[in-house]
Amino acid sequence: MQPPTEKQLQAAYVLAQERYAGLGVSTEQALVRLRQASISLHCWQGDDVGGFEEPDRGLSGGILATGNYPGKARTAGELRQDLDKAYSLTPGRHRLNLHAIYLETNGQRVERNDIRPEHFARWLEWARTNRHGLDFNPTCFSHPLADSGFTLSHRDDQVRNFWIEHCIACREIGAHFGRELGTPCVTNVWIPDGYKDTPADRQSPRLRLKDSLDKIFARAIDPDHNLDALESKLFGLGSESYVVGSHEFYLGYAIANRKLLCLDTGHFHPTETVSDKISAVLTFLDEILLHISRGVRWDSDHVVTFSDELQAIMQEVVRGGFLDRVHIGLDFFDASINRVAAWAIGARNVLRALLLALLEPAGRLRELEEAADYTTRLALLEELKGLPLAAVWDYYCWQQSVPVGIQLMDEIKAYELRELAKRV
Ligand code: RNT
Ligand code: ZN
Repeated sequence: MQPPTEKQLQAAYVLAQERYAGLGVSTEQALVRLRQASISLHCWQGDDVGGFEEPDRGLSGGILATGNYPGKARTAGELRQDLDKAYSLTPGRHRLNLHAIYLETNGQRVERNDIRPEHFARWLEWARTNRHGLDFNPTCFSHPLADSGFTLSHRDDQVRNFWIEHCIACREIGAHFGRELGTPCVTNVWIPDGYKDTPADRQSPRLRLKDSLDKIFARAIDPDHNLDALESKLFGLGSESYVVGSHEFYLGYAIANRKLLCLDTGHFHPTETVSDKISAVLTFLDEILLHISRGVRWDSDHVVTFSDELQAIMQEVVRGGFLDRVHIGLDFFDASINRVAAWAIGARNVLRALLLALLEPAGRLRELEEAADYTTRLALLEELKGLPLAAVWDYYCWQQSVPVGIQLMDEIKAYELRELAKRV
């Protein structure tokens, strides 16, 4: 495949710029805004949610990575190396979203309620050196005390306290990251708690979860250092009939306690859309976290594609003026394809969808709506789909010194030969 020449990229951009200018849209302004956007890449795409606490322990919690593509990162060093590669293929400066099981303890066994910032010192140094903000997550799964399917809502106080302590430790680590890096860490609590079959009592676990959260958040932390988010879910493998931390539960908790709500695009009924929820929840909440994922028939966590829903989400974020109130994170884990490519493809799609949204003639669309001219609104929205987005996106990638278009795969194949092939 013949990559476009610099001359072609520039010529295409100039024509696209003129075309958008005709609609009153400045491509230069859109690119300035795009460059400022920082999305959070999830560490767990690189090793199928394994982590380094006990890498051979299977994944539990009702989530599943399928496939055995060679080259999975086996150590934190390899994971960072793969992440460096993924960032180098993605235009802009982006964050890293870490899970607690990605700690480094020099072979020492450290219980989850005993984890401390020092166990993430290398991640912090790496983040500082490479100017990545850090986000964090307690890991309330893949652990013997989560085998019952219950953690923060467990009926046994000893088990529940263990997970409360774990989440408290995680917030402190998050605050440490935020303080050290000068950008708040979003610490997101997701728990797998739920029942496979019809419960007799749906409320007691929820009351226990509320009590656990109250204890976890008892100490106020400077929001410049750490922001707490809560992630709801509809069902999981083995929790098909009931999930304690449902959408209504966390929406209520987040509003009552000024927390961030995390909306994962795989965690709703298939015809429900996160794009429609953003403006609704931001009527009552200051900020939210998005977990951009792609469910295929179920919450399958496929790599994010340039889907209608991804476009709609980014349109909502931009049209509502919510870019500063929405933290964008990725959440998928595909072990059946090159894992570094999975990151890069997903991240690039999110940014490309953001660019599409930034290139809308937002004012004109609103005017049409205000004037109740829904016919022209429809016609214009349809026209926009055919405008030369690719010319602007390619130019941006070139300008940011990342591969243009399918050139991405040259880099991936070379990395596979040079690095991943050694991991046997
Ligand atoms: C699970 C949630 C959660 C996890 C990560 C690994 O359904 O989406 O965000 O994917 O914590
Ligand atoms: Zn998620």
